[in-house]
Amino acid sequence: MALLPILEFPDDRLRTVARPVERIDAPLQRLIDDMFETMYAAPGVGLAATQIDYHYQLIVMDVSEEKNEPLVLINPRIVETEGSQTCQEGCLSVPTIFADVTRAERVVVEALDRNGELRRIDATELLAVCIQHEMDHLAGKVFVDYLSPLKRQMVKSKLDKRRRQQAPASATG
Ligand code: K1U
Ligand code: ZN
Repeated sequence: MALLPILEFPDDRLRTVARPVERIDAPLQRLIDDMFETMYAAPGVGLAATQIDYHYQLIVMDVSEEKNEPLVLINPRIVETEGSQTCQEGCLSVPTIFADVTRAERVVVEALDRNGELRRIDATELLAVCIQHEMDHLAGKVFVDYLSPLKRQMVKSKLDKRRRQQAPASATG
């Protein structure tokens, strides 16, 4: 297995709209394993293929306490939504930034699993938030898009500063 590099906001590749997966085969299943390894190591509770620069409709998630309930969503479709909830969100592509986002309280999603079986998931709480956040990634959307332009600019500046501080001395001159 392998740890995969995660694209960081404001990388334009995060704006790519993902295409449907056409074939579930051994290479895709290996990629799914690598995505789980990358997500658990980060650590995160979800990872969309967009974030690792693979532009197909594929998501891995695990919102369980014990990290023993892996979920794979291939070609997910939200078929029902209900209510609204506001939760603090983070994103592995926007490190160190957390902000409140309002989303549906309950979603019902249909998707294929890693074996190509059709699954229907009735989700509330963190699972519902995570599904909507990850499906946004597949549509080229990042959670900071829900913030005001001023707040989004502040996020960009904070991440730029963080990158400058992390860069080796030789790179900064
Ligand atoms: O898409 C991503 O970058 C993953 C993201 C998913 C998410 C978390 C919270 C609300 C909405 C979407 C993360 O996993 S960020 C890291 C995080 O929140 C977390 C990490 C470890 C344990 C619990 C949460
Ligand atoms: Zn994210």
